Amino acid sequence: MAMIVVDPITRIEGHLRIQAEVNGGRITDAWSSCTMFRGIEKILKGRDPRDAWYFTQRFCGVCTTVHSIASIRAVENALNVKIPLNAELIRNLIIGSQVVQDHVIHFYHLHALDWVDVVSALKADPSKTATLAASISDWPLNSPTYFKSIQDRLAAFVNKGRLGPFGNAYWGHPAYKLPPEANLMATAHYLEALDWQREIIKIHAILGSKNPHPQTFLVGGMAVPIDPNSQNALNADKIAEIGQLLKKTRAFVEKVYIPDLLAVASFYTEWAGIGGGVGNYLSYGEYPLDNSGKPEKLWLPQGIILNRDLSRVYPIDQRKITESVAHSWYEGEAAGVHPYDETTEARYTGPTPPYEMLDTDGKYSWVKSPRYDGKPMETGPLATILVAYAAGHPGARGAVDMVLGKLGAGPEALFSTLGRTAARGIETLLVARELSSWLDMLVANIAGGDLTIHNGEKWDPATWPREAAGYGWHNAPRGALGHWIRIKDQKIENYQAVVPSTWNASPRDEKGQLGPYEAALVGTPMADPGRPLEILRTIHSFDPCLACAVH
Ligand code: NFC
Repeated sequence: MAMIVVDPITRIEGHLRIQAEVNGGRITDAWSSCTMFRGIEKILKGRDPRDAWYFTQRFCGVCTTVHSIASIRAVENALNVKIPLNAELIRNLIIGSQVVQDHVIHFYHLHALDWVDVVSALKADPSKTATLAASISDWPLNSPTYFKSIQDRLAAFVNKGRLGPFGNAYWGHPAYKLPPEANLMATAHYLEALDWQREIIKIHAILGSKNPHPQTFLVGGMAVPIDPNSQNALNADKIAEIGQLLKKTRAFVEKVYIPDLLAVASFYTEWAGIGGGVGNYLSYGEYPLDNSGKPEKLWLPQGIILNRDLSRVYPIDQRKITESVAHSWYEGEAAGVHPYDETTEARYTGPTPPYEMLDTDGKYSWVKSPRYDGKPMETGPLATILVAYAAGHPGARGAVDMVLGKLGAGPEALFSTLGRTAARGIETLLVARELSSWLDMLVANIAGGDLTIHNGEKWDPATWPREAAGYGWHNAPRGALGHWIRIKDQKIENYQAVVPSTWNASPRDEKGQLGPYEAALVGTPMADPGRPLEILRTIHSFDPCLACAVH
């Protein structure tokens, strides 16, 4: 038996430590720990609820819009505020473009190098690489000259002994299986995706004033004036520019990301049987198609799947959500309480750094353990796509069947590391294709004479009840994000966030049930425990964000 520690896990956001027990070449137990405290929930107490989104946006530097939207929805829910349709559609455009940008960055810059051996790309024949690329996509950049120029750039790095962003990896590891040409193709697109993501997120600059941390959210609507005759407002020119950016967004996803994902996945089909995890899935659904606030009006449906049973989608009852602190460094009831009543009182009881091992029988993480009706739940693109697929969403059905068909696999392959990575691509494809429909709806609504962007009715705190409580949900890139707020005498009395990476990175709960990362690692074969590439593959497939998780 050997105990492996990976600390820190890199190519993620925040501080994640994985401890894994290996027996006979397989992981037999695992522990997920975050080694960093945040505490922004405490900073919020006593503040004006209308300001909460500014603070919560700073939970994270990656998914910067998502805590704004969840916070604003929570306050709107507590105060019973209905927002104008224009604001709803602009929010869809902002959060949808965030999801697409975030997932492409994840695939190329955070996850691809678990499957793609960059150094092997030096051995590739650029002409054969172009032939390979042409066989999967008609993306115009893919030429022998282009791939040769990328290979030369890479060789210049390697010859100077400076791998830069490609340093400190497990190059040459026996678990890498792509031929050099596929490695060169993916490396070229890694670099291309850097330029693409910077370009398409200009949508946030137009609708949100900047990125990261867009500035135009507002309880009751958006601070985006609509005026066809003003340069300082959303006008026809800006709408046309967004339309162009959405075309670029979709083209790269359809012609680069998805073909690359399918090509890489076809070499690693055994990963459709590894990394399954807890088998329960939670999705809050997303993209309201009107401003009624009704879950059935969400373009992507919300719900729960239990025990991998795709024949049934359960509705979500938010009263069943609790956060256990049995193995987390907080005071409070081990079994956890509902977020309305929860506290964030830190009490570190771990070993004094530097330490070799954590006390995994006791408390061992700054992440709490969210549970639904006492059960650990996985959330994220896999949950989103499984819920949509099981609910009969036509786009999800078509895209899932297409991907499974290309990989020659059945739906059971989705419950895996490969399934998680494929589902992220499917979610990206669906959203990238749908974004322009929300722009069209916005244009039609404006053309019909509706320029309203904010509902000022409840803006004045004097109009609020003395006490109110509400919650706001958003299906963020990493999954189900919820904020819960209690308001008393116009101030925040309590504020709690239950975040996607909190669900996924959670340690064990008071019943000893493993969190999703932990459960997904158990059973994983390890080719070389001294170079634990396989741990990175499964953990990265969740796209961890520990800053979010602890907040
Ligand atoms: Ni940070 Fe997150 C927030 C998480 O909800 N987890 O998807 C988003 O960060 O990346």
